Amino acid sequence: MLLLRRAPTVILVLYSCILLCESKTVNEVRHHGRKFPDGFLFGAATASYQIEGGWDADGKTENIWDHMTHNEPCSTDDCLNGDVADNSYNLYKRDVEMARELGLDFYRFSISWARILPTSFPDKINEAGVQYYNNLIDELLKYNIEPVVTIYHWDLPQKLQEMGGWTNSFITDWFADYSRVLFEQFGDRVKYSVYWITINEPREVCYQGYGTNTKAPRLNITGMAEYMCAKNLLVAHAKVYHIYDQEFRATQGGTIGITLSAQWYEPENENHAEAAETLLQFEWGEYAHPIFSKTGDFPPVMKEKVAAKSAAQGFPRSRLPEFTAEEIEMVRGSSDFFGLNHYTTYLVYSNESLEYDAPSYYDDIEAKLYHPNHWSGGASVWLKNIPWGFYKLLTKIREDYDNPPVYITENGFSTRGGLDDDDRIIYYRGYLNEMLNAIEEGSDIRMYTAWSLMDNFEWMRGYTERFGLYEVDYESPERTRTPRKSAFVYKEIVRTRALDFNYEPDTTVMTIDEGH
Ligand code: PNW
Repeated sequence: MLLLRRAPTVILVLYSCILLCESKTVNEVRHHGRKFPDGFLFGAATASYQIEGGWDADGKTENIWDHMTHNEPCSTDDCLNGDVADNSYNLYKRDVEMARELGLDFYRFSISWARILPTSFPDKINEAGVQYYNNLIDELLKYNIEPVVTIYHWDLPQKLQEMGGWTNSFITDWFADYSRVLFEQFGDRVKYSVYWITINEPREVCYQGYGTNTKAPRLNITGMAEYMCAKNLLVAHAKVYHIYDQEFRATQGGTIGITLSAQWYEPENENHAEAAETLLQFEWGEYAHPIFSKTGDFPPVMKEKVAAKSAAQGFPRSRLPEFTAEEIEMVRGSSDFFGLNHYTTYLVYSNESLEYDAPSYYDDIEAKLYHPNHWSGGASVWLKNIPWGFYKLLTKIREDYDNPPVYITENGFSTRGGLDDDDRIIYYRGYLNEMLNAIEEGSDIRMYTAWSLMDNFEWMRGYTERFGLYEVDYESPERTRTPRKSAFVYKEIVRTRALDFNYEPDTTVMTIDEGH
């Protein structure tokens, strides 16, 4: 009996031995297809303003990106905007068809607040907007592709911005009211659990939008506005988490969490280890620590540094707002998963000289970051291809936050266009390989999302930088979508659930495989 029960194990051991003996080295096994864990999910992502177009269609009102690009057209590099973008408002069926071609398990998209709530508030629900997302979700479900829905991917209604946007603490209620409408309208799809992401990349919302001028609404009030934004955003997120948890989870059975953008910050040498850690705590610890640490609240180093600087500068209180004890508890643990958008790595050195205007975010940090000249990368200046940084980041998340379930909700590479995108393929393979290294060492990573399904409006870069697995032809009224070589490679990874560095795709024809 015992022997019988052990038989499968014995056979497995013998079989793996045969495999290893035949292929000789583990490295070779890897290069013939390194396997992803059972149940691991693959998807691709987009965001509403970047693809939908239909900026004023069927009752949608203005958001901060409409406002900025209409009032200052050349705030973007090519003086273009998202008025039409990929026209997914009309072409969503083609988008789902592409997801089927790739064999994706899920599609991550975001909902436009001003399309659902034209007044910004739930006094009026725009049926046409609801219909659009219902159509998209139903089309996905028809082909067993799970929706991963981002509630907020940067397109705040302009009216709310005029009332201070994320610096107004009333936004915690505005965001909660909007989110509740989405749970009521879209959370009920039977059989499938919807994955909800409350907010995409708080760091970009707050630092880029409020601390600097690199994203709408371009407030550029550094050392102040980004911290106010951070506090309100975290409380808003937590409110929505608890609403879902208490009012919807039991009947809808989905999961809900937040997506943080986190890059890796490597010290230039060991003398700068503390500076790199401090910078990391400001850059994404600011959002991760309140939610994922045991103690909650902003990272201690951040609280200390901003308080000390503020006092020295003559402020009556720290420029970093305090959470109440109740808020700390509400935010702590308010995410079912660690949603992670990761793209690149920087080197860091400590820098205490007075070269920054104070107060400012970087003056508070007292460190600087840069890319060495020899690091190669994509079309975006900030995007260098450093796969080992991904591994170090995933390891730190596992170690610092007690190995939370991690959903990779974005990772990808930019070019200037063209179908032969070998650099993108190298990037994806390198990053997936390092992700597998982290999984092997125990990281609980459950899904991977390529940014992006297709080219789209790349914020201040307009259409000059392309992140798509599919190329989009912006000259054609049909916004024709064509698979790049990387689409064929990603499709094979998804099909085989393995990473094979030697695979060369036949790019002549893209098909939909059986079952999709
Ligand atoms: C993401 N970084 O942002 C956004 O979620 C997408 O909307 C965007 O199109 C995509 O990246 C490409 O830019 C990023 O610090 C946030 O390196 C942070 C970084 C990169 C991208």
